Amino acid sequence: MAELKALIFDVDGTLADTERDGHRVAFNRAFADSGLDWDWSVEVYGDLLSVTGGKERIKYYLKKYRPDFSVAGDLDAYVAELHAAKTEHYKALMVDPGLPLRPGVERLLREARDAGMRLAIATTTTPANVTALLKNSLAEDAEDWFEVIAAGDIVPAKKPAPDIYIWAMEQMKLPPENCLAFEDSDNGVKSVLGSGIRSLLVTVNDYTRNHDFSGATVVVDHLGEADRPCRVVQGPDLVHGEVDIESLRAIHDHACA
Ligand code: XBP
Ligand code: MG
Repeated sequence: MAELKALIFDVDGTLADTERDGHRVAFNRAFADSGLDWDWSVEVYGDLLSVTGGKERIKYYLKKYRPDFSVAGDLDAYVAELHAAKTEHYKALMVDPGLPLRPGVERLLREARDAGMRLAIATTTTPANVTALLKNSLAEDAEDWFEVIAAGDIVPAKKPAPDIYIWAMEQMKLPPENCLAFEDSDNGVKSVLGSGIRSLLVTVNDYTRNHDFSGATVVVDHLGEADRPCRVVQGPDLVHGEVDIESLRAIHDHACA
């Protein structure tokens, strides 16, 4: 059986609930700054999340909700500028008011480091956003905890394409058999499975709890803390209260069997 050597984490929705109170708010602030009357409600944003990538999401919104919108020059350049302003707002939000990591995330990352597990990130979001979240919500040096941070436009095809996971594993010089991935959404699950990784733990959130996670090894409500146990919502009963290194090894063995 292939040994579990590396943990690869998605960011948005997995490390923290960044979508509703981070990205969505930042988009709306950037729109207001530009004099646009677009206001993405919590509900509308749930639909927009079907498209990963902020620039891609803005273009999807225009097509579906603002079909008559037009700009004088190049639309891609306009969207890129709007998105750059959104990133500045997102970074500021990570400082003030800040956003907590999801339950069990910091505990598990510390345990994984102590156990000598190799760590990586595979996310669709912009690299600066990852830095802002890790620095402000985890630790000043938290970026150094990860051997590889694969993020944003580093690959042309975003999730659900497998490219970002494949890129991360190439950097680590590891085959999929040695990796376990953490995701929160159906697009993330598709990306993981397409990359060849079979060990997959999903933590659901309010936006994703009704997604199809049939390819995941185990689905839990969160990673769990001593005083806030987690619950398996799909898959074998391999997690008891907290996702720890022992349960990850059991998940990996189950997925590879
Ligand atoms: C995350 C995303 C990202 C963020 C916004 O998906 O879809 O688009 O919402 O980030 P995943 P940017 O968790 O599957 O990686 O605006 O920086 O693109
Ligand atoms: Mg996600």
